[in-house]
Amino acid sequence: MSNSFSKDNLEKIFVNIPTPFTDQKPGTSGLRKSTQQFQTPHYLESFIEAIFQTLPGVHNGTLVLGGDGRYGNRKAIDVILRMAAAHGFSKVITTVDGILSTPAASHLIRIHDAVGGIILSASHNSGGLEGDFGVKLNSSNGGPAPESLTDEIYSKTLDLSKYRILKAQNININQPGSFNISQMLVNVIDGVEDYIELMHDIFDLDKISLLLKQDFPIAFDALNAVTGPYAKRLFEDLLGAPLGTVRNGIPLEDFGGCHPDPNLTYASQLAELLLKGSSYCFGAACDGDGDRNMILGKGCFVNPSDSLAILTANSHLVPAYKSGLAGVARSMPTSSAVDLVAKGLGISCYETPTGWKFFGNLLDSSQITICGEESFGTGSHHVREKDGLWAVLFWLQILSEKRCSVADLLSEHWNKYGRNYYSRHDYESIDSEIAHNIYTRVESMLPSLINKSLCKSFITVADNFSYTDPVDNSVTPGQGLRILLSDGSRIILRLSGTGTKGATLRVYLERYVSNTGNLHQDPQVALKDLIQSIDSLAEISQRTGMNAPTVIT
Ligand code: VG1
Ligand code: CO
Repeated sequence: MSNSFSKDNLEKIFVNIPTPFTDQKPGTSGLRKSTQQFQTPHYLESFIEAIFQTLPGVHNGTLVLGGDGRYGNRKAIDVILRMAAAHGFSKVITTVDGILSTPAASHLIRIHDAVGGIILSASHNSGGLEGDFGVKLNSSNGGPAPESLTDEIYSKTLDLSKYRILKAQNININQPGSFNISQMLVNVIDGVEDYIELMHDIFDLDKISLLLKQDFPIAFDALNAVTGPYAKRLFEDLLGAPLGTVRNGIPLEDFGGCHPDPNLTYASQLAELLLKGSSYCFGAACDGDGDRNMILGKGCFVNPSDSLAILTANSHLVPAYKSGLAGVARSMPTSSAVDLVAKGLGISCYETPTGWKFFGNLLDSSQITICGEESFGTGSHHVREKDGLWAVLFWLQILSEKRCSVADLLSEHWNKYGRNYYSRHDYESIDSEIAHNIYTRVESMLPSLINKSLCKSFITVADNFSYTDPVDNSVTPGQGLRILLSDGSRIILRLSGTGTKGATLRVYLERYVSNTGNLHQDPQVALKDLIQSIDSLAEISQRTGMNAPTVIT
């Protein structure tokens, strides 16, 4: 690898930051801002300096570094390598061209005993010059940094006056190999291999391969983002699916202008393919950084909350989970479908706030094996992140054992457990003040709602969700407004912590119908009364001027 650094450009320098940045507060999943904001002089450097001054074990430690390939990825890797060398890391593990999915990064942190990892991604947000960029920090367990650490990093950003960096430029990472920058070793690895090996350890890939070779055509959409190389290696090279199974499989800096968010709105090409009668039996897509998944069958869409419940109910069909699950967890807004399965299996089910970081302690202390969120995120104890391709393989493993259609599997599940009709309505990019007013107005109404009737039922709980971590007893208040009804229905209101334009209001709706009821309604119809009630209670359309949500899941 042709990297030669002269003594001159290896000099460690201190760069002054004229005034500290005050807008570097990490949200639900790292620091996420517009690409242009990240290009402001010293902006990225300042946040990385705060991380390196706060993360335990930096001196002589190992760091994992990569990203989803969006615009700014390569330049950020160059800056972070020079800053890592200036801060005394002994080793950085990065990947060819810096392409690294979030779950693969989590795995690398764990197998290399790294002190942490930096993933350059704004996940499902669009990329390119007009899009977003982001920095996610993961801790030594491989999971998103806990709030205590990100709070400390944020305070540090407020009084930074300089950062430490080496002058060396143009570091070449376009092939595997090793080189030194000053005293620090840089290992450039393939990035995909270790992840594929991990999947080998979890699944019976031969059985999935057999399914794919026997008249079971699948389509996978990488949305021009990070999972392309992983999916091609996995589905086409290893499992023998035909070439072309992986669509949009080359990571592009602007994701080809699309929004790398695997839902019915932003992955509409794939959705149409499956829902409008093509020959495909199964379809899936992942987001920008590869931690989310969307599952489709011929003519049907699997709601992520149902997906979590179905994976849990069928986990014995996967070699790695054959001997049973320690427990399961879901984020608070996720539907209670998985709770019913956990009850049936006699295992614990935990309810955490939104964001993967809250599953970390439960996974580390072996209280849960599988966990998930309504936002297309599912994962297990194999890493400390949600894992898109793992979820796709999990589905294919179940189908390879049961030899039925996705629609049949869904019906079978509802016939056993009943159906938790569920939908999330997102009102994106609304004026921040309007969004906050809607939220605080409903919050102030909550105490007066208890015992009031709503949708032929009455309100039993109306509060702002507060979470006490069962492992370290830390308390995280203010995690979303809950209105719970006596018939098990739920309405949740949250403000997004990942958007970058204005504010995004999320409304989550759930209604349970037992297995003797009507199990095959359109969710929007089944939830109609709840949808209308919350709109009139929260005055959403009236205050936003929007007559429909931007995205309905
Ligand atoms: C959203 C989802 C949340 C998820 C987070 C990060 O957060 O709702 O469930 O954990 O994105 O996902 P919010 O605050 O916008 O609702 V990802 O794929 O960015 O790592
Ligand atoms: Co993501």
